[in-house]
Amino acid sequence: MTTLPAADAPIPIFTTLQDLYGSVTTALKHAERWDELAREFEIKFGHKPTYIARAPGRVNSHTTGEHIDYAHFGVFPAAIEHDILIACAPQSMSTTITHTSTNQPGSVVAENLHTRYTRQVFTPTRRHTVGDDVLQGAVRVAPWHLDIDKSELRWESYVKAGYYGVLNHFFTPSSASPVPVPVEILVTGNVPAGSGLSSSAAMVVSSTLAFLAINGIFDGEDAPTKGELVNIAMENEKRVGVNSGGMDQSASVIALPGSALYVSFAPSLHAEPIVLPRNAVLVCANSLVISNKAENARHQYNLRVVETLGAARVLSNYLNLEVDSTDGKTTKRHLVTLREVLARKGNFYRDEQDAQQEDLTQLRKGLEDMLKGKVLDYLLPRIEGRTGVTLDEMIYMSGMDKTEFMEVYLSWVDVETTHFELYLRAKHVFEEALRVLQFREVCSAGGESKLQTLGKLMNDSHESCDKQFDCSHSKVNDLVQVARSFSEMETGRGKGKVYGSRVTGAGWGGCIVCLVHREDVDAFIVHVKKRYAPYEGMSEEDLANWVFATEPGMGACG
Ligand code: NG1
Repeated sequence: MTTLPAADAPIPIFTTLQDLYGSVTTALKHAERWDELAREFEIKFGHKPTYIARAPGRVNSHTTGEHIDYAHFGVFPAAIEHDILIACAPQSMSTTITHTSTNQPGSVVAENLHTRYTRQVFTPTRRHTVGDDVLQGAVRVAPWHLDIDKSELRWESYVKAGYYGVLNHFFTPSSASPVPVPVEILVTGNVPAGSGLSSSAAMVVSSTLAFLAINGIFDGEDAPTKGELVNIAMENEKRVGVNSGGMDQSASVIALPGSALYVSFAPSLHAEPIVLPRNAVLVCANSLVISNKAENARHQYNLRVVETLGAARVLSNYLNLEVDSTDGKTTKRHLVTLREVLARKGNFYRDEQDAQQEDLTQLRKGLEDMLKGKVLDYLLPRIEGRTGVTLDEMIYMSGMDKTEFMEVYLSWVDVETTHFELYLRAKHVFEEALRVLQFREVCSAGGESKLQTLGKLMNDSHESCDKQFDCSHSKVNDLVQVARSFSEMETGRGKGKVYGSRVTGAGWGGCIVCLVHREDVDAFIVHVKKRYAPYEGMSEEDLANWVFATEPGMGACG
């Protein structure tokens, strides 16, 4: 993937926390965590860490952009203050003495400050896998391999996923240093897991950064730009079993303080900071329903990826679009996305090589036309009372034969369902993509007086996630209602100013994000803490972790 300017910047390296967090107050708030990490590292490994890599979680700053990144539509996230920190250093003699399997090239001793997560020791090996070998001159080289257990959620899997990309991108036989150094790492983090704030991307990005830093790749000519790091981190995340889009990695890497990012993926990765209205504050509240994205991927996240890809294939067949390539004899089928279908239908498709930024006016018109017309109806089954289609019906509608369809669409992913909801999923994606553009336009025009409009877009997004994309949860919906009920409360300055609330991230549990007027933030937080039933009886200290206001923060750094 080629990248355009905002993503072309180098990954920043800071030597003071004030530079990183942008203010002394925020720096002081986080200083104890950094100190504790460095202290504990020294206790565990007998020497100081060389680097600390940091990657933040993400909230979808508005409204929307939920479940459309993997359909290649632009999204609008921001980084949050909560982050993952990884302290690292080359392995010392003391580690070698206590762990016989260490000090081999690239071996890792990984510890976590959280006592629930135990010490892990692992070493990458080169292993031949069919179709995965890399051609180095005339020689086929086996790629680096690390065992990642996808059947259960293990903390070190995210560390390994980050390491994978570093190994396979930077340690080829022709690199200046063909073997990685043995490393010790200590991980800590305060991004709540399984809550739609992207703890997994923050883990994978910070792990990628830590291994780059410790191997000196940051300082060399090979140092990746922010955009390249996003691409590596996206590849890495798939190693854990989730076929995610690039929203979280982009936010975690490229975000800048004070702004949300408009990130688009077509024709190539592009990120543009957009300032949110000054009085618009985002408040996150956690439903306390943990959504285990990796373990449930086959009937939730990955199934949605397949449904949106299936819908795109069926539409491209119906519209007779040229989405595949042919050499005259054989046709190579591509995984066409809904964005590509829209652009080809509207005649504004550009491929990556054009490296042109997307034309938002064309895109908006394309989306409006698609939603006005009858094209989407083609995704419905011909059977009254059903909205989803069976696998055989989907294959028939795709115009492909069964073997080919199974190979292209289902050989790389495990999904479980009786019906594929092509119509509902595609409708959500197109509507949500349009909402992102509308949200962006209001913010770009200095949307101070338009907080109601922004809030409405957020509420509509939630309804669509719940009803059409089926990625909310009854408890999340309860929490959304509690948040919205603040607008009926008297605050002394009139009715409570909450403009919109919706699920954020993948959903099926996790957090909601609410748009609140700056002057009502404290009262709003008290309101939610008091009224969401599962918070009953909790200490103020715990509640502070579950309901908090967040200002857009800095992306990943060392
Ligand atoms: P969360 O739930 O924050 O991990 C996931 C995906 C995103 C995006 C959102 C839904 C990962 C790492 N991230 O976010 O790419 O698709 O769901 O909008 O899987």
